[in-house]
Amino acid sequence: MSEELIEKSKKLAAFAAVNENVSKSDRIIGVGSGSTVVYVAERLGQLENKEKFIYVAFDGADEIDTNLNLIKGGGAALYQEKLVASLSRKFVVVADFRKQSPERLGHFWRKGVPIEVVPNSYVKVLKDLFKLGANSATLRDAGKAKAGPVVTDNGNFVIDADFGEIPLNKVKELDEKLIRLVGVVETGFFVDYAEKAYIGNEDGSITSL
Ligand code: ABF
Repeated sequence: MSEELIEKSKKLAAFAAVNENVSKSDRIIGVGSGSTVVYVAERLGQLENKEKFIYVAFDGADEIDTNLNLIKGGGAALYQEKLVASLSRKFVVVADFRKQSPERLGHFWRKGVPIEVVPNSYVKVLKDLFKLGANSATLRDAGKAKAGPVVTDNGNFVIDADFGEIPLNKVKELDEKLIRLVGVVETGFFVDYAEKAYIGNEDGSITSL
């Protein structure tokens, strides 16, 4: 799979999402993080909107199921991204073809769902996650250069918990169980947030959900 093709499909999705969801009278636009929304910013820069208020937010995703449930947080910014999503009147997802799950979440994003936790609770939360049926749950490591766990913008840790493939109608239920665990700040499941998703395909077409 060539990098060029992946970049092309990201740009395709991002430009289509902006073209179809931002009008000249729309004002502030929320933007999440990741490499795909870079193209959203590029397209927005070409528009001439002057006054600003939050109307529509654009963000990438790690996996999208056919019900528009998302897994996000690969970059550990899940809390901020959910905040932006919850503040916007319309939340639009842009992604390349690798992110679309044929049906269920967990189909290919094998790292599991990212969960932001208060640092002193992580051992407890890890145990809780196994009790809830996780196949694996690991504290995200910052890598060799930084030594130690990833620390979010809020000073918290991130656990990646794999629950295998999750049926469409079970994502919300699982998310509600996770968010109730003491120590959990936010989860990377985005349920009932995305209004639309634009996925750039390998053949140059766009799938919109
Ligand atoms: C953010 O960036 C994250 O929620 C998600 O993990 C990632 C997607 O990045 P990309 O667009 O680079 O694939 O949206």
